[in-house]
Amino acid sequence: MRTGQPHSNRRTILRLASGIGMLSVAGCLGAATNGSDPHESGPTSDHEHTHDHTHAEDTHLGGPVAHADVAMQSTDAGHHFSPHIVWIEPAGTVTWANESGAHTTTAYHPDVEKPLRIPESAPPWDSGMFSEPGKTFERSFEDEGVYDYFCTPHEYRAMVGRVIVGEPSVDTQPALAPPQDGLPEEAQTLLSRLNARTKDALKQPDE
Ligand SMILES: [Cu+2]
Repeated sequence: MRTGQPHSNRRTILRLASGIGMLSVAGCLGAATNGSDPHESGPTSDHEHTHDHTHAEDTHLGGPVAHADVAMQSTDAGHHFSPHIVWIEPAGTVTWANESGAHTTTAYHPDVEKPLRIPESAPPWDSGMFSEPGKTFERSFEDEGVYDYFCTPHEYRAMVGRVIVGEPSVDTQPALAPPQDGLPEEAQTLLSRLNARTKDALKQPDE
């Protein structure tokens, strides 16, 4: 472990933290998006000034994987799907697991009187309420596309999430439309941010 230059490192970290901090707002909008949860380091962590959860917001999305896990959380930082975006291969699966609080995972679809924000031909889903820790819901995604979903009790606090399946064209995805005016304001803000990250991740460098 290097001990020679703690001061310059510290200053760099603080400068990054304050810059990122300006971007974060209340509730889910400033919160964890990364599966490797920095909170696992616990209360003895020396990261109290660095706001790891906002760093995670900007984490580069890896390529598609066969299976992804999403935690449903209620913490001091708000109510979250963590990470907010997962990227899987066609026919891949996502497992949502309740860690704390009471939540649902519910697709944005007219069946639940919401705007369509999943591919037009894809079936929607709704887990029903998970009111105790440890409950899980798994779904496989056959159709390439972008799927937005929300937590029924916490949508208004921006508890929304996204599944990207394969490498769909960004021009044909209902989920990549600007968030509809009828959605809660905090949800709109987060969905706009997810749109920017998704379009960036799906850029085709060869074209
Ligand atoms: Cu919730």
